Amino acid sequence: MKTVFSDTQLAHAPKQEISDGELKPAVEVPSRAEMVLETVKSRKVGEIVSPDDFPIRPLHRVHAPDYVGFLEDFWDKWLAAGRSNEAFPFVWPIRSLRQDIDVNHIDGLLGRYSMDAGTPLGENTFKAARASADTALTAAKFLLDGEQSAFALCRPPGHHAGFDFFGGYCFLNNAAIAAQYLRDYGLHRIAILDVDYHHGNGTQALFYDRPDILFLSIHADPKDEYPYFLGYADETGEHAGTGFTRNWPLPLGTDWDSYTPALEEACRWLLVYKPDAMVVSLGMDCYENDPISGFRFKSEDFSRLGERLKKVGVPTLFVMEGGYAVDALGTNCVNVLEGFAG
Ligand code: Q9C
Ligand code: ZN
Repeated sequence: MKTVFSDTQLAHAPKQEISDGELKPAVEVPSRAEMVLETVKSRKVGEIVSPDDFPIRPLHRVHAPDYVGFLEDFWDKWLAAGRSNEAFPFVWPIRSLRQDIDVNHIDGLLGRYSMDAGTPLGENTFKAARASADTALTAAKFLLDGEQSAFALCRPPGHHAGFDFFGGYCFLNNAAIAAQYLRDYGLHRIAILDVDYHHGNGTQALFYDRPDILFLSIHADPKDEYPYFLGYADETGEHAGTGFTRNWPLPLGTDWDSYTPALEEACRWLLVYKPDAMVVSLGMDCYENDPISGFRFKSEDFSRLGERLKKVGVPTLFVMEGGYAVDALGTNCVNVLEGFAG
């Protein structure tokens, strides 16, 4: 299986994040990608290639152009406002506030285009996020060229980012951009299976009214875990997309044995839907020692996950999402890829 990765993705290097009432060391760090890359090399997963530079258009197929423009121009505006540290939003246009104002102030813009205060924006964030999206697009192209699988070593991750907002360490929704690209270049039905520990709210919302992109997600119950406000079992799609979204919220403490019934159900949906390709939003944060998560996967369970996904029998694009136990991240990720490759 080919892996796509670019060093440019390492340029987004947040120092701190706001969590648990304090500024803590950031967990979505460049060493995550370096660790996975190392393991892809040492375990000989396959060739490692650099992404192509794609035009802006595939990004605009998923995200609002004004949002992409905001990300692109952000750092210059931040500097012009006299700021120099990495940025955090802290005010949002929630219920009772106006949604329709084009504000000037950078703090207003940060709130307008974000969902949380846990996702720092820095000097190189846009550059890295764009390289991450190009990585997903390049891997998607391998599928269009007839490969049975490909691995997009994306970082920063993407599944929390929506049409016009960043959050949850995500800026551009790599999996969604890849799925839309596969649609635009000839495939009719795409399934996205999101196995990151957190619900992929951005991806779900982007395709909620569409039958041509099935969204399936297995994750920690949002009543008890980020992103809290989406990812419940009664969210099943709307309009033409009714029935084409499925969520399996699972309790904290879920291990492989209590996870498999949900995975089997998701695989049954895949069987019925018969996608032309599957995009796996591959988070490794279900791992027992993940520092911010509450599931109990062992490293071997990631091999089982890969083996199970292989049995689905469709061309599969793996797009990396979360996973913060850096020491085990390479092992867990490559376990999935090897389990799949057999
Ligand atoms: N006290 C992904 O896995 N909240 N994003 C963490 C920790 C944000 C995770 C709070 C978690 C976002 C792609
Ligand atoms: Zn996650």
